[in-house]
Amino acid sequence: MVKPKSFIDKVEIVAYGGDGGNGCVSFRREKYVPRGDPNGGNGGNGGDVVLTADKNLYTLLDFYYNPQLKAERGENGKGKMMTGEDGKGIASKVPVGTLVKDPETGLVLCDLVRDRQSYIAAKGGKGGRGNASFKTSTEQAPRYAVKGKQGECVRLLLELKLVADAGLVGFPNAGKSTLISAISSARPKIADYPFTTLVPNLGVVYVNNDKSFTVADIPGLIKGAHKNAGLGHDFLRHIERTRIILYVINLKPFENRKPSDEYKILYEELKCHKKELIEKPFLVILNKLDLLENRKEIDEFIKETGVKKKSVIAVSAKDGINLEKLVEQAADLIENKNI
Ligand SMILES: Nc1nc2c(ncn2[C@@H]2O[C@H](COP(=O)(O)OP(=O)(O)OP(=O)(O)O)[C@@H](O)[C@H]2O)c(=O)[nH]1
Ligand SMILES: [Mg+2]
Repeated sequence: MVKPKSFIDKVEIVAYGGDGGNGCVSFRREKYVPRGDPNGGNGGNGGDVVLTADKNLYTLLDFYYNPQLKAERGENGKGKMMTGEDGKGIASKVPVGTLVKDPETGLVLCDLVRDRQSYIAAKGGKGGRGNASFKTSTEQAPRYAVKGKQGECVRLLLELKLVADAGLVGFPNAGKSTLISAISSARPKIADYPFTTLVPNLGVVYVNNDKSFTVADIPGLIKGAHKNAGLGHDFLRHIERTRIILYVINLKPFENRKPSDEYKILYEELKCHKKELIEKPFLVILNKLDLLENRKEIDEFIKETGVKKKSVIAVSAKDGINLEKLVEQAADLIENKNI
């Protein structure tokens, strides 16, 4: 499936550090001074290419369109002892959670998980020395200078793994996007058909005046997602770093599925993707409570799945039932209380 070009979470780039400027060969020229001193200046250093994590960015889209990052070369040195100016570096912003990898080996070179954390992707070359710098007591008039060093040229793979406190997982149409819209400022598309959400969304949930947490809504999962069914497992990596998992289960699922079937399938998909996912603290959110006539489905769910009652909360994302309680419970779980 071709991903829409708004959210890009994997991209290969080439970073070019600027070359160093050349050193200069020059001699002082003055009237009545037959052999002036050497005065060739040094070349300027080439600029670096630096990647910096920015918490306000969610996509690597810019790099998809501009995969080549070229820093400026240093200026050549000049006569009269003038050093060339350093080349301008490039400071590119990447979303927090970007892994910088070697595309050949997959080795992680840096994990930019903190806001404003930086990584020098390609170093600029050093400027060459001008002839003035070679003057010694035995060599008064050197006629040589050094060329600037070449800047580094590095191919890198940027891979984004979102950093959020809570990750929402659920079948398509379970109401994940409705929920994230109701509890946070995120406004993903909501519709009564599966696979409405095609890219992950991040939202900030305010618990009270001084407490907040972040939630990631990822596209719906179906059986076989870890083997790429539906929109595939590609998005599962965006919940690998969340502290807790929030399963969103439709109390009135499609077809002949029961809510407990949905949970069991999701659990298996997460386990097959990465075992660590099912070891995280979790809550099960039984959504669409407004459609129930009695609590029978809720009791059945607990019985059939063996999930502890205190880890299950029934809500209506659409009508706003129990959402405050859910937010508080999730915040406690994130803070390690009540596990
Ligand atoms: N009755 C009722 N309908 C709901 C509730 N929550 C969501 N819905 C409806 O369920 C449908 C799917 O909601 P979405 O929020 O788009 O579901 P989703 O889980 O994000 O779906 P995908 O993006 O396809 O994975 C929409 O028509 C919503 O209006 C709820 O609490 N009660
Ligand atoms: Mg959605």
